[in-house]
Amino acid sequence: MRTGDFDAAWLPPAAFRAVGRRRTLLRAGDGPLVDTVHGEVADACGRFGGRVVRDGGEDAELVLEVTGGPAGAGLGDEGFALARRGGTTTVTASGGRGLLYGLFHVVRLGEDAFRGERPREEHRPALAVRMLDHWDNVAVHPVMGQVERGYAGGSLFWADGRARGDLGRVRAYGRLLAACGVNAVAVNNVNVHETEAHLLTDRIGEVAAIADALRPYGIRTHLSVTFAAPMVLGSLPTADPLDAAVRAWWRGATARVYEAIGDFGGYVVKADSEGRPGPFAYGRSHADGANALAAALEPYGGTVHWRTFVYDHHQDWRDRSTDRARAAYDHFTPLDGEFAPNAVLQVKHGPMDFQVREPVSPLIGAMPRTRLAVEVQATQEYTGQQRHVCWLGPMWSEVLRFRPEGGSGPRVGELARGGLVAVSNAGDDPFWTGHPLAQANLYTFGRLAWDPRADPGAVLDEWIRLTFTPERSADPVRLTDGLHAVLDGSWATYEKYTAPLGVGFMVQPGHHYGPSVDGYEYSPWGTYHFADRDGVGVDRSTATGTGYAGQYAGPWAEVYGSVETCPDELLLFFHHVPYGHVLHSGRTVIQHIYDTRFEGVAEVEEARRVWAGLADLVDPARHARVAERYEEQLRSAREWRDQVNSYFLRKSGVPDARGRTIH
Ligand code: GCW
Repeated sequence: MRTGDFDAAWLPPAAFRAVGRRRTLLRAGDGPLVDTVHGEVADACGRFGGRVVRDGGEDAELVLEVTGGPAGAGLGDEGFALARRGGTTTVTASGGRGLLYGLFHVVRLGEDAFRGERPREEHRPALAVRMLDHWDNVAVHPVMGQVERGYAGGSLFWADGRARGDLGRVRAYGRLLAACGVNAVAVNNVNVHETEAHLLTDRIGEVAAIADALRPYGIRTHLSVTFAAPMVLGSLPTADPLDAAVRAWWRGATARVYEAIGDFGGYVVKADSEGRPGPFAYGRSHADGANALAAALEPYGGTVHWRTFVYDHHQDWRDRSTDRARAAYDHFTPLDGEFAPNAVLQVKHGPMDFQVREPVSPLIGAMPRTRLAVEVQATQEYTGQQRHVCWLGPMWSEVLRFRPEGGSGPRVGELARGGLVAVSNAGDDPFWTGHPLAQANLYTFGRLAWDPRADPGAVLDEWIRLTFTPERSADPVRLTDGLHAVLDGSWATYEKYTAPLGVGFMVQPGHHYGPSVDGYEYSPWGTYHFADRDGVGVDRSTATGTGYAGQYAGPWAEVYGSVETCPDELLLFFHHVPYGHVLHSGRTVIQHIYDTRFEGVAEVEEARRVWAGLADLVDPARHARVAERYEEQLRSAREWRDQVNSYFLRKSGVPDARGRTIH
């Protein structure tokens, strides 16, 4: 399933078979998005023998219509309605965007869209902003390479120090993103280095070219900017957000951005975080900082996404009172109500940093007068770096369904009024995501951002149907079951062989791949597990620990704060316990560590076996790439098992109850 130089991912030509066989009537007027819809249908018809006409035409089987009338009312500019009556399937929208999403919905349904009768159903995205942040550098960074934490080759946008001349692949990316509902992309790293700072001013033309390539698929372009821009680019002596000249500088620069890109989405800012400049240097608050940029964007309807990943990365490991997990809440909750309406606080889903298991950040739900966006990480920095299969759908779904106030309070998916954001896992690799099965993460992200209540398993089904078109395969059941077998539980498997019970990290410092149990134990980054001969874990209780558990609302402060009620999978995140502590599962902590490491490796062996058995049903290039990655995953999983188990055997002196080999 390859088109040109890159994989077709979830839009192989065969996915358009049902649409491409029909007589379609496009009754939608003109406009770039409508032209995109027409192009998609015309291509499909060219391939499968159908026909598409614009206006006129009597006996269409598929009608795609834009209407300003009552039928379109209430759908918003991205929603659509679908109905089927008397042999005609009709998609109705109030504009081109909704029509495009409606068309992709029909593609997902395949032949089902053309069977029987269907009462009118309306579809609207739950979240207005469904965004991917690219941590792409224009210039190759000496340590981070071109894409920071990127595991899929170089950048899709930038090559040889500038925007790619041929943006065909960027357009193809936009198409894939639209098909899963993404509508915003930030095109450069939140760590804005010197070259990249200039994208805001003298190099905005390159950003405009990318925006032109993404626009036909309804995607708005955003830019990461440095808070020090007025100094770095404007030669001002200060970047103080309350300084009149600084504010005027942002206004002028922003006006020029909008001259180049009329529908520009806005800025993304990482300030006072891991060494980036920010308002603290001037004794100003993060609200002062965000609002200065928001004021410049406001006349054009733009938004500033201001990240809350603010913590002390020069921590003294001897100081047990400082807890990195507390930082975002401590910094930001006092500012609730002070942010401009077009300033969105972008909060990482967990309090630390995209670990395999974290509780939901207590900041979410704690700022009722502020628009929050939730940030997840599709790029698998701490979850196997796209060399391991780790489908994150269940993790993200758990986060989105979590109710910070407990009971029947709102879910995270409802509280994320500023949108859902993922750090993208795509690059210029032929398979987009390095590991072909990591495409499932990108797809699932888009679909969950559209509907945070969606069942991730059903989303995975969709992805499998589109990507592998099993109905066209020699053995649809074996193919579908096999794909589910290797993906469904892959996050749980990854968790089993890496850092146990929510304690996090234990990775090699710097690149974060592979085990190093004490890799961050005495580091300034605030990422500790405190294992000694008696026990392990971080006491974050209010009674005896850092007090982090007390940041939670509703029942959670109590649930997490007590060893008795804390869920097993988060026990070592919240508590320091003896190795003999008995989990709810009935196993001791130490035996859990041993058992799950062995289970995790066995599960990878089994997944590798299942994948090998699909060789006759999967495109050879894709099959070979995954098979090769399984060899590395298995090698790495064994390394994790042996290092973690040996470490804890040596610390605790407690033998494995089942007498397996621990080195
Ligand atoms: O997890 C850390 C990563 C950094 C990243 C940072 C962030 C872009 O290791 O590479 O920087 O998070 O989210 O800002």
